[in-house]
Amino acid sequence: MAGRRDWTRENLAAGVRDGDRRALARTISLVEDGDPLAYGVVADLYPQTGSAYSVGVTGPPGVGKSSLVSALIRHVREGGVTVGVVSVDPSSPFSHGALLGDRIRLSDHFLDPEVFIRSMGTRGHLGGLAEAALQALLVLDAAGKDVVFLETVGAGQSEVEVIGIADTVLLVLMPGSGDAVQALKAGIMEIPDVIAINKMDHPAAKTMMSEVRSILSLDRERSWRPPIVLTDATRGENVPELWARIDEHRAHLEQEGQLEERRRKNLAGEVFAVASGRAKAHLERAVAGDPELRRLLDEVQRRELDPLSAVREIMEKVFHLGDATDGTDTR
Ligand SMILES: Nc1nc2c(ncn2[C@@H]2O[C@H](COP(=O)(O)OP(=O)(O)O)[C@@H](O)[C@H]2O)c(=O)[nH]1
Ligand SMILES: [Mg+2]
Repeated sequence: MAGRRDWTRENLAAGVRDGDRRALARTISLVEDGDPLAYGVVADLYPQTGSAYSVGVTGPPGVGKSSLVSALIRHVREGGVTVGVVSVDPSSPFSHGALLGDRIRLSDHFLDPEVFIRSMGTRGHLGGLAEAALQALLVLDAAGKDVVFLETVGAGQSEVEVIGIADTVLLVLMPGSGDAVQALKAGIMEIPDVIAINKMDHPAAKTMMSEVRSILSLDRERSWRPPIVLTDATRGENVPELWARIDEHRAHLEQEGQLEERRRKNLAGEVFAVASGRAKAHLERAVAGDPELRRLLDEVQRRELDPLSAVREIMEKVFHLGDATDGTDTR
């Protein structure tokens, strides 16, 4: 077994750089487990990242995200493009069950040495799924994958932190995804870069397409108008067209100099999201473990201490932040 080998920070990083599948698999497992070794490996690899193009694939469960990713892989592999996939959908066919006879035949991809697929969502994820997905993406990037797909299930806001790192966001819908369309309309869901309406042989597919188109037409400000493509993932229909739209979005970002800007924003957002997540966890632990801090909350409840004075004391005690940083405008 590969696991017998003694992995170190050095040989893992070197193995990933060489595209060694066992090193890649091991590193991503360590990332998933929140193992400190993984942080070191990713830190070493980080300077070699930035050449993969990342495509976030999101949408409600069951619309065909995994099937579309699989079909897109088949399509781009014809052009020799190497691929990594991080799927953070526990119900995805990328999980093991699907290997046994799913008609998507993902096993084709599993045998392809230039395609690396990892499904997340079943393990512990000490640092959170978003953190693990980001790290895995960086590892696949450093391993030299040309394109990395990041599949995440979602129809509203919860997936944003995972998908927020993608260069191009593809939203997958199908006839019946009314809630997601409403979320788009209400502005709860961010406007994606490309939209696929999958299961196109469904009689309501074209109606949904015009509905989505009319929602998007309300927003004329954008330099990029998100294209909508009708697809059939299981038959591969319009999959080359879908990839062409993704490619056009990439070209658009590159021509306008927006790709670097977008990545800068995405990475900053990611850093702040992870940092604030940790700060929150730290705060909760500190308050739970400190009778004095809990007493403050009791005092607030008894109306002996006002809420913002309690906040000030907590910030001082937990983060050593004094008055100047309490967010109050003192001008
Ligand atoms: N008829 C039809 N079924 C599809 C299509 N794409 C996916 N499916 C099926 O829809 C189900 C859910 O697909 P899956 O890719 O797992 O969706 P996900 O949850 O969004 O990843 C599976 O049974 C697929 O075989 C399509 O274009 N047409
Ligand atoms: Mg899936």
